[in-house]
Amino acid sequence: MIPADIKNTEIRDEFWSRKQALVRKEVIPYQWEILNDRIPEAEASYCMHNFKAAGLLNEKMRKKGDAFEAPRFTYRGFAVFPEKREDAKEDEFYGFVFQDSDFYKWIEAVGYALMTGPDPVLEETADRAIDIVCAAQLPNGYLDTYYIINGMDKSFSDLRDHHELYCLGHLIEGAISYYQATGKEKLLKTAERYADYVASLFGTEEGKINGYPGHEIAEMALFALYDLTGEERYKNLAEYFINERGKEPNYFEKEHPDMKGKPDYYHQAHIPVREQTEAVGHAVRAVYLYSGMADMARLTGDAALLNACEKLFDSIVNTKMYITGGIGATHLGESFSLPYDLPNDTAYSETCAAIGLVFFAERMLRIKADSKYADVMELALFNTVLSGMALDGKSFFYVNPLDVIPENCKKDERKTHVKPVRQKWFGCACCPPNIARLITSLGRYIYTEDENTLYTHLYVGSDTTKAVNGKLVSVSMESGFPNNGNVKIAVNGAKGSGFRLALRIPGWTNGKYRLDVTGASEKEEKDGYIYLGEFSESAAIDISFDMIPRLMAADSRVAEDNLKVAVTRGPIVYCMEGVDNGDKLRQIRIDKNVSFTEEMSGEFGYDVVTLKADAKRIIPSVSAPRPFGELYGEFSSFEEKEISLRLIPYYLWANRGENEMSVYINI
Ligand code: FUB
Ligand code: ZN
Repeated sequence: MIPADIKNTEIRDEFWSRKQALVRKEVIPYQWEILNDRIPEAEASYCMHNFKAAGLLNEKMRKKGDAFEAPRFTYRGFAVFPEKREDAKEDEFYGFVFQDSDFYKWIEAVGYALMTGPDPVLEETADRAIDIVCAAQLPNGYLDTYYIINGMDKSFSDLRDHHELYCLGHLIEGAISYYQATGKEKLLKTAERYADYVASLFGTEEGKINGYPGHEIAEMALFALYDLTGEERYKNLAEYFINERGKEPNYFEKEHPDMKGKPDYYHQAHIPVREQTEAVGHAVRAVYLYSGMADMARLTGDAALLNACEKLFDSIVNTKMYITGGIGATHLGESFSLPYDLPNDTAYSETCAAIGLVFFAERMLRIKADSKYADVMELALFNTVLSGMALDGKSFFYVNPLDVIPENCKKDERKTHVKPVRQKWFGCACCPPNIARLITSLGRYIYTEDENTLYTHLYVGSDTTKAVNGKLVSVSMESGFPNNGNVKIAVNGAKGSGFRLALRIPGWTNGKYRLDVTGASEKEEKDGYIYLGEFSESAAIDISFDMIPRLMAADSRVAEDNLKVAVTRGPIVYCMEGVDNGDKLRQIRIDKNVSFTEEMSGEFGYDVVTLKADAKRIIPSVSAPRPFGELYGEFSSFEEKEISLRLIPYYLWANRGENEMSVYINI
């Protein structure tokens, strides 16, 4: 199965078109300013600075030829920033070692944005930026500004930490997007040259580097490059990386002897990938790896690999995922924690990790249309991914907690990773450009297709076409998501073609939906999809999914959520905020038979369904004796206050200033 061609899917959706336009009009231009360090109040990036510095060096090298003395490697740390922006030297590297990837993600988003409509000014800016980036590439194809500037003699000597292969992965993905959007090959050729250079160095043969990426992504990127070019060598390199990971002796031990004897969970290199069943280690790395594994399983039919992917997916969603679709519960190593350990106030739940989960789920859908993958994809997208970006597209969350008391996260060192308001930018700015590339590429996640069937995974207003047995079938969808569950689909031109349409029945609808079909017949229901066939020349499908607010409880093994519920409605998770309900949200309790009133609110700039319910604020009254001072006293009773509780979608929290927030409510 393949994703429907993004260029062939036009989104015109009340909800998502707005988000796409925001990324196009605000986020992409803003990020360009950031990449060039032109926003004084945001953390400097040095991304374009580094490409320029590497380009300068390259030019000197070319001019002086043999007489040029290349810099010898000086370790300048994993992240280097000058004291003040004006102190930055034009020939030095600054930022995190993977700073190049910020441009690659940006150009990827630019490519997708250009696919949705022309923008000559943006394209011109991108072309000039590509000139700068390509000028940094060494004649042999190598392209990573950290080593070009700091000394090539140590390149590929620290695969575990130094991200050269991670940058390669992002370069490939950015280059593919820009090429597909514009037909311009410059960046793509640069990416291919870097990939070719890496392919010439890495492998199991004598004299080659027998390693693999410390931070995965190159795997899935190389499969995408193979999909585009048909060049087997890219597939072979991706397969090599996946097959080597976790073999004994662990490659990273060669670089870092202190790792000896310690299982390398962090990099998912503790055991060979086909034996992995539990999602572990750094969450973004993990889901990027699993996405690459799923690509490989699809392309090769490797049953053991597919089995591992299925187990890993289940491990995440059954034991390690927040109700918001966030993953990676602990800031220690930005990692997955133990099964069922899902703390709400110290949650890490990195935006990039939720994005990676979307990648993984979508790749599983390409293997098998099973609604459990689409459900998770939709959950992560509507909740944690969107939470990562402010309504104005100008500030971002890296960490997405489910319970926030602002004062605590500012003063408590265990929570300093949790920010009560979105930040303008980050020194380590992996998340904002990742959001931009995902939202602009949404057209890729709505459908997948095989020979005869178009599978509808996300209900997003859109137009697409599918060629089936010599006929071009057009499919046009209108969707009320996420405000309501009403979907209308028109199918034209399918008569006699054998065309089938598979409609996902979201898990959250709990079997409650109404489906009216004219001009086609229902064939079967399988794995959460209804299959329609025998289409007339024009058919109309009318679906109404029940979006009633539901109280959701976590499995009792999630100790943190015992005696608490979260409220969901359709794909949206709700939360309470101090600005609506007063602070001390942890005192609030709702009844299990609570009934919610839906209110359409315009205060967020567009129509948003908010929820109201009667609830209680419970304040324990502590009376004498207070044997140890003021803090503790004998419990006497609860003071109960009737309140009207207001809930808003979780992804909208912290858009009205700093205040308390909680997803879970006492019951
Ligand atoms: O290491 C590159 C990126 O920075 C990771 O994906 C994020 O988790 C952050 O650590
Ligand atoms: Zn991130």
